[in-house]
Amino acid sequence: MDRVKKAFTNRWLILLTVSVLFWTKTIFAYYVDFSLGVQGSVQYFILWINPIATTLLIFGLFLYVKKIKPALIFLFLLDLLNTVILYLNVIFYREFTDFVTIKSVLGFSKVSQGISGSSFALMKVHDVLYWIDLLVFLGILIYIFAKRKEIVSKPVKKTFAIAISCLSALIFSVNLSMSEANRPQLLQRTFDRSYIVKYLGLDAFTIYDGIKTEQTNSVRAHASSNGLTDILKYTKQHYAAPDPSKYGIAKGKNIIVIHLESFQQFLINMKVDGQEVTPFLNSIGNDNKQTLAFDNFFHEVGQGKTSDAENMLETGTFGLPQGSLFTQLGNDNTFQGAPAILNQQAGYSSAVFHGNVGSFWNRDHVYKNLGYQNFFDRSYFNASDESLGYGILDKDMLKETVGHLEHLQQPFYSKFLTVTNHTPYLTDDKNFNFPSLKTGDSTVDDYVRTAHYLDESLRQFFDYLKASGVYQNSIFMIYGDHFGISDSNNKDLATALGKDPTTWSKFDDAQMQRVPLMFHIPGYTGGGIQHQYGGEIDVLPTLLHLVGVDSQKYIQFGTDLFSPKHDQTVAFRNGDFVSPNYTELGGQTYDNKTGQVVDPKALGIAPTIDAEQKQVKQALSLSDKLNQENLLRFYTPAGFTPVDPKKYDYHDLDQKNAAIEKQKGAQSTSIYSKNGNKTTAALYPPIQ
Ligand code: GP9
Ligand code: MN
Repeated sequence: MDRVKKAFTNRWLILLTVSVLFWTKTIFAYYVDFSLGVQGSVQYFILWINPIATTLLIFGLFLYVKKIKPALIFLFLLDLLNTVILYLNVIFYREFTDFVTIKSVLGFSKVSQGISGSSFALMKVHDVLYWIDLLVFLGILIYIFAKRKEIVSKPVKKTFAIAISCLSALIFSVNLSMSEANRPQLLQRTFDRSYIVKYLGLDAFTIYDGIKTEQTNSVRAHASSNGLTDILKYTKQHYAAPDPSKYGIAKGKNIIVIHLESFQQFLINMKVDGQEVTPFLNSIGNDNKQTLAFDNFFHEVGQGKTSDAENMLETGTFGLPQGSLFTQLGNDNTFQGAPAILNQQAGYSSAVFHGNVGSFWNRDHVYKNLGYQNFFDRSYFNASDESLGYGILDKDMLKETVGHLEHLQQPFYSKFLTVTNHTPYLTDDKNFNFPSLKTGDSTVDDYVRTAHYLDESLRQFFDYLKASGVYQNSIFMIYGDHFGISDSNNKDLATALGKDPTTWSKFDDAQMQRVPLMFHIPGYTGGGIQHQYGGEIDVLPTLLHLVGVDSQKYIQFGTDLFSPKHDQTVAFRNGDFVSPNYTELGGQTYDNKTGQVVDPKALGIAPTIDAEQKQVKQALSLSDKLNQENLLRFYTPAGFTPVDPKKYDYHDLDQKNAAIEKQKGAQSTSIYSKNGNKTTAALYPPIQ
């Protein structure tokens, strides 16, 4: 009996027991209730150790309390609090496939929506396991207090308590460095909330989220509409009126945006062993009647990669200097983005199709703030589809979109985010039947194979669009989001491009940031290759003008690529820039013709270069101010209604769209309704 008593009063044993139990519950939640996409033994190892540091740190605080009874109550409360956080996330995850953020608790009623009304429905029998240890703990406490017994328990020395806190910090740093090694820039880029949980654990995520929220809030608390003065001055002055011969040439047409993942311009018209890598895209790009294709168009993304590209194209503002705007500010920023503008000014419905989970890059929240009516994420595609890292294969994704697409009211603004052409360019011989390059660098070598695959998937998609008649009523905007081969691999690529790797320079790296941009308008005859310089920031005003929507009243940092007043200085996110004659990198000026460093003073171009540099920096910093301080909440252009994200819910979208068709009856303009209320899915060619 004495031994049992001793065991119950031994603080080390108490700490160990409570911690092990909590660790077990967390691991249980990881496996049973969350799906964290863990891959490979390193990630599994990190997953298993990640609750240790924070659990020890938090529960270890109990060692600092000298008297045993208050210490036990304190530990119980810590355990309770931690379990509440864990369980809240479990319930929330069942509804939203996402984790609880501070904002979702304090801000709008997402948690209550998910947790109050339907909370009973969301509970499962095994949930008992999350509470059982606490119940036993509570029982013991009640017993001790009811008996009013004095318990003798030697407090641990303060140095030991401190040692435990330090040990937890040490474990945390090991955990963090392993995670960073496995997923570089994890904390700067915050790809997905589930990544932070997978690598660092739920408590670390909650604390991280709290710090981030506090940082943004304090920036915003000091912001006021005065901050808009300089921004409006800049965008008004920088605005470029459209070329009347291009304005409205695609008015009223469906807009089909095709996001070519990691796709660079050099792939266009490239051949490997005599075969074109992308014959289909080449046929579109080289169609000098129906296509306006650019050959000096650059991506301008920063760490937010795809999400930065999306942000620029949807909002006409830049991504952030660090991290992703979508993940950092996208939860509650006010946007005046493409889906809302097109809906309000031209009656467009809107949808995004993407074969990855909805939480990646925080899309499930951002799209609502942008005013997207539909977001068909991974959950809308066949569960059995083969997945390669970032989502299901493009051919499956595009084919399966039809069942959803055909229920959208026309005209629609639709975006197809492809994903198979994503580093590390995983291939097999079944799906990727194309010769690889022979540089010896596997990333570079297989890039052409996945690019070829992407090209084939688009050909099949277009076959469907042509057969169903959608093609003729649409404008296609096709673009590459960012580089696929990073600067560190460019030298290996050089030989394949007929360039000399020994003289490869920073200038060459910068030139490689060209990505395709094509506007394909069936029936149009004024096309041809466009040589003007431009970047992703310029796309939104260009697209709006092509479909006959005025962009002047919106705060956008780019200019219409077809405007005679278009600004051809292309800003990179780090403040460098490319312009038609010169490229400025890290304070050095390169001549575009020779690729050599030149002295601007000697050439008499210093004032021009300085002015351009100043303007690039100004545009980037004004855009950052606008977004970081969330200044669009103070600015509503005439005739624009602010987006209410609460109006959007991405569950049961097909049923909702079918209900709209039904309600509109003969007025319904969906592909399905126009096809005599029959599906057009059979028009899709079989996947080859
Ligand atoms: C994932 C995809 C990839 O959903 O969009 O994003 P990236 O890694 O290219 O930024
Ligand atoms: Mn991308």
